[in-house]
Amino acid sequence: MEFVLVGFSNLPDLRTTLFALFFLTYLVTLSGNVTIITTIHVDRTLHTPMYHFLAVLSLSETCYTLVTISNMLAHLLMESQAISIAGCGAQMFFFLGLGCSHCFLLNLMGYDRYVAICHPLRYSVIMRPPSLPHPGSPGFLLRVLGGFDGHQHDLLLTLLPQRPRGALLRHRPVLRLSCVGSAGIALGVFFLSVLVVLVSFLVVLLCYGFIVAAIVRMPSAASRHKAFSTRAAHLTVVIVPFGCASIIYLQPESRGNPEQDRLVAVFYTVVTPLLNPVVYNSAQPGERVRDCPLSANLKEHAARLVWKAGCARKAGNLRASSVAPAKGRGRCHLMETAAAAAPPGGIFPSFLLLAFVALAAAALGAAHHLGLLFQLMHKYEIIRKSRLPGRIAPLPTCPGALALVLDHLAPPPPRAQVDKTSIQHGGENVAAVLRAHGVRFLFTLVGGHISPLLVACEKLGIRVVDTRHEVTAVFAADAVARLTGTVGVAAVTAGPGLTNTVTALKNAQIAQSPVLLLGGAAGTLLQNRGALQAIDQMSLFQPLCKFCASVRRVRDIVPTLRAAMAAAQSGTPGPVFVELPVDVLYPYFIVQKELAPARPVKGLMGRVVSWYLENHLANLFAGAWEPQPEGPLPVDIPWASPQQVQRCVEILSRAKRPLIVLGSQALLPPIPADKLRTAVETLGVPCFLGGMARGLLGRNHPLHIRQNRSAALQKADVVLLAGIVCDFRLSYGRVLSHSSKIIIVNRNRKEMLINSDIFWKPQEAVQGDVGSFVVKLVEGLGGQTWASDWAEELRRADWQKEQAFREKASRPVAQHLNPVRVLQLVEETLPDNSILVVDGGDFVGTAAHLVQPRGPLCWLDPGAFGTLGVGAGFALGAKLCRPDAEVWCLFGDGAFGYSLIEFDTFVRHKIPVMALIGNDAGWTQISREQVPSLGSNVACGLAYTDYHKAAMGLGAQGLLLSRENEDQVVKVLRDAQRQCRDGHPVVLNILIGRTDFRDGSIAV
Ligand SMILES: Cc1ncc(C[n+]2csc(CCOP(=O)(O)OP(=O)(O)O)c2C)c(N)n1
Ligand SMILES: [Mg+2]
Repeated sequence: MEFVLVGFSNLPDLRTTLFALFFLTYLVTLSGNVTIITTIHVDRTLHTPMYHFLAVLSLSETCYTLVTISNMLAHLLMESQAISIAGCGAQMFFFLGLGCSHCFLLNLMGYDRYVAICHPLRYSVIMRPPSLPHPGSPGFLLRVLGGFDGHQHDLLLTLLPQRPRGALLRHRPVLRLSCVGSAGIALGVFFLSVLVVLVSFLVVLLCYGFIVAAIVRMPSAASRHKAFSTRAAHLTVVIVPFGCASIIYLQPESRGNPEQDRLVAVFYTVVTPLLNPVVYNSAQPGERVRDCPLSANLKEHAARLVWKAGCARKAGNLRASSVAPAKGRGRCHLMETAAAAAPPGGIFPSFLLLAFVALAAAALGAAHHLGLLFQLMHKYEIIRKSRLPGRIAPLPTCPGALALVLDHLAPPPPRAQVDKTSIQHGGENVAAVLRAHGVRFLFTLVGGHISPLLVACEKLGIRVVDTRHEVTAVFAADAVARLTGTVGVAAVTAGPGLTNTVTALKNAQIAQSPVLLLGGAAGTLLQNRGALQAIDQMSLFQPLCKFCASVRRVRDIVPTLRAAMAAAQSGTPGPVFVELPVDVLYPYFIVQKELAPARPVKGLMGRVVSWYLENHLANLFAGAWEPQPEGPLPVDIPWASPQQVQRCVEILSRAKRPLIVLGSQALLPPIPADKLRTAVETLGVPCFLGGMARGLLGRNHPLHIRQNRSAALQKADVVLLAGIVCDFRLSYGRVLSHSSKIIIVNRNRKEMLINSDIFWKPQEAVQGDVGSFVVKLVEGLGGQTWASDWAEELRRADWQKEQAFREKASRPVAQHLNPVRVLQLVEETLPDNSILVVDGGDFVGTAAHLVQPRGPLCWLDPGAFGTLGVGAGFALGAKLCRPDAEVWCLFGDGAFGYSLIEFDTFVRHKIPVMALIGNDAGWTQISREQVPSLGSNVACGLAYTDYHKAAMGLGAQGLLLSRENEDQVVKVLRDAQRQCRDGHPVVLNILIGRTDFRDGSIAV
């Protein structure tokens, strides 16, 4: 599994500029910090506590920037924004695990300055110079990264971390993505952040408050001015990182503005590390040292180092590192190394410290898991809300701060508490989000785990349609997503309900269809304890979905669903999964009854367990019914850059025989199908249409070329592959000519370049939304037209192929009806207001050549996954979205087996759709190749089953077409249509014979 850093992926044009900018900043930061460390290392006069802290800070910055900025720079350069779990874990370690120690270090520096200014005479006693190794020496580095020798300063210094900043990998998204149990950790992190960031900041401010007071009391104006300017520089170094950290770690997630967050994260990651070097290299850093800035010291020491090397050579057996400049400038004397001078350090205290930190973290985590922190969280929310615009927002003065503390202690307003009397349930929260996102249908197969959300959806007017198999529910949601351009939603029960959806979900993933799957789950406390239908569902769905989350508290339902909805539609659309454990969906009193001990508790252990359960319950329902924003979050769509569009305009404008192949992605929102159609017509370039783009130009459009695609692609000099990729459908790219210029546009970069440089090479590869790219391309070409002979040549080839079809249609077959003839009559009868659904092998493969969808978004096929069994679900979704359209579903007899039982669903829900079964008593597409190549028809045979009668048994209408009524095909089709218009689902069982129409087509 990998995580994907959102980072700057939606600003492709700015990447190079940002890279240059950040790289330069990084170089300045690095050299600045190295300057500081080196200067402090070589200059003994700087071996004071303050400079030790500063050196440690610089080293920490160096390590931090090495980890974060280098990662960010690499991701700016790379196409893939993926980061491995290990990489992610390492990053998060730097951000969170050691964050607090940086705050402690800034506290120490503040305290050091406070002692130096306010108690100068006692400075040397209070701030006893630490016996640390020289900054920059290996011993120093070791100290910094973990060891200490027991002295107070050293101990605090060893807390030094790589400073944890947001970079572009933030802890919240990672926690969200980690799915399991993230809520507990998240609150733990939040609480820790309050403790560390806020408390440390207050301590620093307090120190500087005293310093300012002391400076004001200074008698000389010149020294006041000097002291003020120095402190102001120090304060900047402190305030800026703390300010950013507060925004990043303390801001509640629901309020987060992604753009603003990114800005803060970038500032925190790139700019704040620059502060130390800039401020300390340019300003006078302290009272106890000379007046020149560190950079001047460095120049001087560089000269001395050269000279020292000479000394060392002369010293012979003495190491160069044992030579250090003496206090008196221009002189050099020998001294013992700092490492040798340092008192021996012990490893035991390190373990103690580690154990203490681990214990504290465990205690915090447990406290949160038990719900002990939720009240604090609510109180913080209340205080934060009271500071929103419109209410008084004074900076906490001393009485103000006191009031704030008192407010903490006062009982919170009723809404923030767990409302034990409420009969509301989490299912209502689910329904509210779905309604706010315009969801009109929810497909399901019921189960106790998900009942509350179904009932709540029904109450809010969302039509709940229950199918006979979970896979149908997800196929139906997929069809809704494709036809409406929104998210299709299905909800199924825990365990087997979910496993039954896997095929449909994978199909949606491969077809890039935004589907939201809601799944029940065992109660949060019963997972991994052998509960009914309980399995590890998250592991099952993570490879299938763009976004997977397990909701652990009622109040998390709304934000999780909003994030899931946005993720489904962003970038390359696809399915998302949200797991809703049973106890986040049912009302408090029911969950409480389940959790409450059956008998009164006795003994210590009983009481502990009961206390644990009470707290768990409280945490589950805390803030459950507080109002939250429910509407859609912004969707992130990649756009082609104007420069890329311009380059493509130029390529196309020089073309003599241009050709377009439009695929499913072209029909994705935001460009409506009609606008795309107008754009393609204006462009006037002949096109092939595939997937969801079928039907874009309507029936018999002069620009729509339907046959001989491979030959046409070979002849074209410029080919625009718009929303279609070089997979098996384009022979992995082999079908493209090496002499053609290929422009490819796709939202998904990896798919766009699939098999490139092996079988084909793009002239322009444009990552972005396809529909809007085509519209911009047309605008750029400004009405350019092409000689009509190229389109005519292609149309002539089309006509010849269709002539061959007509001949095949007229040939008699050994038994039953000729499928080619039947499908030609279907083509003639199909009404304009129709949607075609296809599910099967050879019969529907033949139909794809002969039957034309009547308009855009009037064709549904499974897509590249080639899944049998999509028919009923697709028909269900299609008819619900477009109740006025006639849904004609073309099935192979094998494929129809998956859908038959759903005629019960169509009957119960009064959903009149028409099924036309090409019944050839076999899995013909497979047997067509299996028999000649392997010599057996094993497992490929079926019977001429009376599917129409089976459907009648389910309450649908059934009709039969066979040799008996061969001359009545159109009449029977019209009868079926009429019955459908009367509100009945119809199954038309068409007995067909074999033809050679599909010979040579692929079966595997
Ligand atoms: C779920 C699934 N199972 C198996 C296949 C393999 N497969 C592809 S086409 C086909 C035959 C389809 O038979 P039928 O629906 O009767 O259509 P026909 O080829 O006979 O016209 C099979 C089994 C598949 N694509 N999907
Ligand atoms: Mg068949």
